[in-house]
Amino acid sequence: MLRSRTILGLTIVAGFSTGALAATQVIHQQGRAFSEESITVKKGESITFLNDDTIPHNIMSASKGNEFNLGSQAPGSATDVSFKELGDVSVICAIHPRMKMSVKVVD
Ligand SMILES: [Cu+2]
Repeated sequence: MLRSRTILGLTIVAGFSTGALAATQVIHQQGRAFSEESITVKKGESITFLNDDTIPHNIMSASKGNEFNLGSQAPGSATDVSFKELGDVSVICAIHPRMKMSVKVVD
């Protein structure tokens, strides 16, 4: 109960932060898996990584120009990541090697 309410609150906050721009895409992490294998974003746009799993995850990328590392992300937390360089970005979880997805950054 408490957990689902927290997630709803975070979703609303993320919605406000995008203002008039296209809605931010949310990637879920339930069951140690990303909710999408690959998605496309425009350069400068962000993705919300929501940990709606029951365990921590550590989302990161080493792809040149779009490197990031969210560190340990507790269940129920959400973090926005924006992508600054064009190209294909490989996103992984540093804790669970089978968690992988790609982000295509376009003009
Ligand atoms: Cu993980």
